[in-house]
Amino acid sequence: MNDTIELLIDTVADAGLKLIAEKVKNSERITDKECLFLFEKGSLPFVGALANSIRERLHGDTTYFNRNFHIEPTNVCVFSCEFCSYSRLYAHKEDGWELSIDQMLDIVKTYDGKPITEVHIVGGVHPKMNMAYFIELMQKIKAHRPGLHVKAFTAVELDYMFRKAKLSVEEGMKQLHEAGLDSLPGGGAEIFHPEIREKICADKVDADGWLSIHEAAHNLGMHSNATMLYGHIETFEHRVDHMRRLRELQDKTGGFNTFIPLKFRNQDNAMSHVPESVTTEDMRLYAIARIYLDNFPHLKAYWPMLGREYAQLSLSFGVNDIDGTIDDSTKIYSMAGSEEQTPAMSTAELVMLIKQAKRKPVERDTLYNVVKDYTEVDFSATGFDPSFN
Ligand code: V47
Ligand code: SF4
Repeated sequence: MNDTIELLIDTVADAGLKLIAEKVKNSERITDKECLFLFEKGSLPFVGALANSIRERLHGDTTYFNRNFHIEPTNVCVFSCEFCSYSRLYAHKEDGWELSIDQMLDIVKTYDGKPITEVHIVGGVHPKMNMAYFIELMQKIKAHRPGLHVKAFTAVELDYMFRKAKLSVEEGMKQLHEAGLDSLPGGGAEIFHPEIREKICADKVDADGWLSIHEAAHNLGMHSNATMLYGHIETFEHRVDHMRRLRELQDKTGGFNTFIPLKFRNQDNAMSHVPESVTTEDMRLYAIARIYLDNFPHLKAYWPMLGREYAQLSLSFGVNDIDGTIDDSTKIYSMAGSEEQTPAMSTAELVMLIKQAKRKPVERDTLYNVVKDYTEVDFSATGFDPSFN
């Protein structure tokens, strides 16, 4: 691994890039200015080689996935994010939905006997789905299947819930945690910088609010993820600012597991005129995030958004996790025009996808405990057809 970096150090002409490569070789942190410099001047092969060496140092050839399913309680939302293709103001509009607690529990029950480890629950911010509603949901899920890890609610949903219930962030988080909430997903972060946030999602929780909710969760011993919605109207400076705030909180709490860049998709939303980023830029972002976020253990490519082939490609640019089996109930991406209209992959498909990229497929739980190493499992012997596309 260090041979590759030595070669880079020897061959790169620019003194600034040489210094960054030296820092990566010595496992030193790069500065915000250096991160910006990478966005401006770092070629894809250069940042890719550095990120790949970091990924290798942290995780060897292991690529993680998990077996999960998603529930989206509603797409009714009081907010009006410009990039959102999914929310509806009222449920009675033809494509609006709202699920009752029993309907959500019925979804959980369809997985009885199946070896999934996580349920991911995220949706719109419905004015009537309040703290009491979600506490009851958590309690009922846990009563039915105590071992199922519940990863639920973006900081946007939580901020609204807590404010409506007139609870402090700390008290609200404690009540949900006691009811069965295990960890938080990373959504709602978008771009923290107010210059952009005011243009794309002015009315929902701001950066400080998002960060304080994750900090409160970390202080209770819960873990969480962090996302960044990129590739729209933000500049490189805004990306660096976003990642800096995350790196600072992670220095303080250590509670983040995974950073998940989310590529902006432009179908059927108020930002449809904004072109989507190109794949080389997507890969450069993954790589630069891997280099800059030295205190984040994991970097995830969310395959339903990126598509299977680009998710495979991202494994060469610092990514060590490709999320999970997911199942086809998630609509937030398909409605925005993502590659996968009904995202679901079987374990065999995920394993094959990772093996094709010459990595070791390891099933993890939400907290990255190893559930099963699939390196030696040969699905082709059981009749699995690898031409799953
Ligand atoms: O915050 C909405 C994004 C997020 C669009 O923690 C869009 O494991 C692209 O929280 N183009 C919610 N993205 C999703 C989320 C998530 C997803 C995967 C894994 C995890 C995790 C969390 O979806 C929103 C927003 O950033 N989003 N619209 C769009 N047009
Ligand atoms: Fe509502 Fe989330 Fe869509 Fe924003 S991104 S409008 S908060 S569902």
